[in-house]
Parts: sequence; structure tokens; C-alpha cells
Amino acid sequence: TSAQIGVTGLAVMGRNLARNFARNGYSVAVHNRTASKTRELVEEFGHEGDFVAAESVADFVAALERPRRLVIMVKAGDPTDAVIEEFAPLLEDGDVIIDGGNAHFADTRRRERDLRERGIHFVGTGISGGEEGALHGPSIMPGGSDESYASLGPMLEKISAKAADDAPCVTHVGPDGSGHFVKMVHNGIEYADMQLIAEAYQLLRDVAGYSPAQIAEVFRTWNTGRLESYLIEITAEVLSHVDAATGEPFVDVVADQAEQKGTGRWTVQLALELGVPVSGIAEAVFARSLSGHTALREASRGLAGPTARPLSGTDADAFADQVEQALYASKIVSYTQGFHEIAAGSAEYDWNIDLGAIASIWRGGCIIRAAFLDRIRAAYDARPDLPSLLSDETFAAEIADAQHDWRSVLGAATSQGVPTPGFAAALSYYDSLRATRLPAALTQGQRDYFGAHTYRRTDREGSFHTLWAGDRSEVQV
Ligand code: NBP
Repeated sequence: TSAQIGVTGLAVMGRNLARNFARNGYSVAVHNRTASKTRELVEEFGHEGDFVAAESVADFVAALERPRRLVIMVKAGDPTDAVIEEFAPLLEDGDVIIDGGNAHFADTRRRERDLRERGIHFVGTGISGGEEGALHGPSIMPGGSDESYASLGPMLEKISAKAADDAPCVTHVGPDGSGHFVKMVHNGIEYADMQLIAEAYQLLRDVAGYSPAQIAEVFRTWNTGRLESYLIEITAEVLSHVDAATGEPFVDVVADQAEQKGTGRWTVQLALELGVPVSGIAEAVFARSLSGHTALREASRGLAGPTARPLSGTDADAFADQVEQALYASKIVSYTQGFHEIAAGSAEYDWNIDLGAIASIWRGGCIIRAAFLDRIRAAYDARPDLPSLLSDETFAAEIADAQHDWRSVLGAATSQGVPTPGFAAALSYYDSLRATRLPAALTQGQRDYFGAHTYRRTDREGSFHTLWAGDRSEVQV
């Protein structure tokens, strides 16, 4: 028999993805460098569907119907190149290689170009949802040629998560590296979402004086409203968990050092190159790295500052409501920044990405899945050329409502010494965008003073320079 799709690389992700294809009625060839894993998969899950176990690379390629579709789920980086080089020589014109790993989009662009010259379609595909998502339906972000999507799209639609309206959480993002680029920004937004939730937690703890169990209840309530999302849901689960060994709240026995695998950092690096202000995402990445500087934190512990004085009773409850407003407003800003980066990447690389479609496929399966994304989709559907999510009337009105509480929460945080880099960056971004005048005018003046970098005027066209060291007259340059 010939298999409709193949999966090579059978660690958690590849194994679950292969099972997902099989459970959806596709015949799946499976292969792994260490062949024992292939045998284990078929022994354990063979009853779930039609698997073809391949021991060798040649057997694997031979098992696939033409045009071949083979998914690579190995460690990103050099292993992916090694595996591509093993398979590519055995493939024929029109075959499709799908890389479902967390590749950097620049690597995907390089691989796509190289394989296109050899007649092979290369589809760099973002897959979000972790191992559970891979098995039950992830959000899928494929980038590649139209032809490859025609052959692959229906299968991906079948195995993907479905949003509340039953729409599959997959779309043809665009050519070459666009899928991995969008997955990267998804992860950047995920970092920001997590950081904002963490700050809300800390404020509820230190300023409202709530216990982790009480805060879990607050998040449960929030999860029935406009903040409803997977991350808010699991926050309540983590906060209500009690450590079996000590009987303490789990969150109090975990070391407070957040780690990262790099996609958040990539999002910020790219944003710097593209000149897109993703300050909230950047603060989220920096907050993780700061948390890991244990020696520096130890050395700084005696620095002066206030100690938070917890509120009580109805004051605490009123403050919790304000935190909800601050969290929601900051979240709108994070998504505004993330979508700006996607728009900028799309323009830079000629990808023609449909931003509404991206919001739509993030509604299910992925880590940032949320009811809220439906509204982002609606905003872009109503106005595909929306300059920013903040220009959408509905979001603008919601922030208008929230901003008073947002400012109060930041006031309390600053006066009580609770760090809120995410909330603060989001509010500064908002205030900077709405400002009629920015101090950038002064910055330009300084640049002209020390480096003759020139400036433009508000009242006349052209570039000007002031003779700072001379008589301070102005010349047009
Ligand atoms: P890993 O990232 O841990 O990779 C393990 C797999 O890579 C094994 O099948 C291993 O084969 C294979 N491999 C390596 Br390592 N080097 C190889 C080489 N030179 N040639 C052939 N095979 C090689 O697996 P994972 O956690 O399942 O993730 C797979 C991909 O999916 C990664 O790119 C990851 O970033 C991405 N991803 C992961 C998640 C997640 O939640 N874990 C979510 C989304 C995306 P072996 O068995 O012979 O050692």
C-alpha cells in the first residue's frame, strides 16, 4: 500500500501528529532515525489507523504515493538540514517536504529557495498547541507555494483544531518563510500574554492581598468574560494547585526563574530589524531574562523602595476589577504590536498575508487561543487596511473605557513598588501613539547638535541644520 503522507521524527510532536493523521483516516508512513521508536509507535497505536512503518529512509520514500508529502518533525536547526539532505536526493519533481519544527523563518526561506531549484516544494509550517494540540488538533501555519497548498491544505484542514464556528485553524499564510514568521510572532504574543497575566497575579497578591487560591477564583471569573482564553484558564489551574510535598501553594514552591527557548527573542530581534515597536513583547522577553539573573537579583535585594501594603475587603475587590481592565487594555496593545510586526514582515518579504485570516486560525488549537481573536478577525475583515488594531472603533472604545483603571493600577504598582514592565510598556505605547507631539523633536535637535544629522521642520519642506558651533543660524541642506 502507498501512504498518503509520511512523518519522520517521532518524538512527542511527530508521533502525535502521525497519530492525528491516522485517526483522521489517512494512511501514514512513519519513520525515525532510531528505528525502535517507529516500532514502538506502531505497536502502541497501530490500532488507531493505517500506519506504514519504514525502517530506512529509502523505504520511507518508497512508501509514499506521488506527489509525495513528507513531514519532518525533528529538532530545529542543523538536524532539519541533515534530514532534508537525506531525503531530497530521493525525491522527484513536485514532491512536497513539510517542516513542522520551530525553524527560524530565515532558514525556511533558504531551504525553500534551495529545494525549489531542485523541483521540490518546501512548506515551512508553524504548528502550535504542544503535544496535545498535535494529537487532537493544532493551529497550523503553513508557508509555501500555491501548488503545495492545493495538495496539502485539505489534509491539514482535517487534522487542525476547529474554532467555535467550526472553521479549521489553518490557512495558507503565504510563500516561503511566512508560516514560520507568523508562528514566531504567535510565540512573541504568547510571551506577552503570559507576562501580563503574571503581572496581574502579582498585583492581586501584593496590592489586593489575595491568596493564590483566591486569585485562581478571580481568573476563573475572568475566564467567563472578554478575557476568556486558554492561558487564563490554565492560570487558574496552576494557581489553585497545592504542592503535595509541602502543602504550600504550588506557585510558592516553584523557583521564580522563567526560561525560554528562543522564539520570543526572535520576535523581538526581527522587530528591531524591521523597525516595529513591540515594546510589550520585548518587556516580556526581558522579564524572563531578568528573573534568571539570580546573582544580580541577590545583590540588589537591599535597594530602597516601598513594601506593598495590601488592601482589604471591598477595596481589594474593587482593585481586582481595575486589574481586569488594565490586563485587557494591555492585551489589546500586545496584539496590536504583534499584528504590526506581521504586517511589516509581510510588506518586507512580499507575502501578502491576510491578517484577519491569521487571527482566525489562532482561535483554536494554539496557546494564545481566545474568544478575543474573533474580534480581531472582525476588525480586519471590516477594514483590511486597518493601520493598527487601536484604530478599530470597538477596540478604541474599550480602551477608552479601561484607561482610567489602567492608569490607577499602574499608579498603585509604582507607588507600592510592584514591577509591571508589561502593563507600563503597553500604556506608554498607547500614550505615545495618541500624543500630538513627541519629544522626538528634542532628540532630533540633539542629533543635529552633536552629529549634524539634520532635521525636518513642521512649517517647511526640506532638511535643515543649525550651525551650533557658529552663529546658530540655520542652513538648508
Ligand atoms: P525534538 O525537538 O526533541 O527532536 C527529537 C527528534 O529529532 C527525534 O525524532 C530525533 O531522532 C530527531 N533527530 C535529531 Br534530535 N537529530 C537528528 C538527525 N540528525 N537526523 C535525524 N533525526 C534527528 O522533538 P519534539 O519535541 O517532538 O519537537 C519536534 C519539532 O517540533 C521541533 O522542531 C520543535 O521545536 C517543534 N515543536 C515542538 C513543540 C513542543 O511542544 N514540543 C511544539 C511546537 C513545535 P532520534 O529519536 O533518532 O534521536
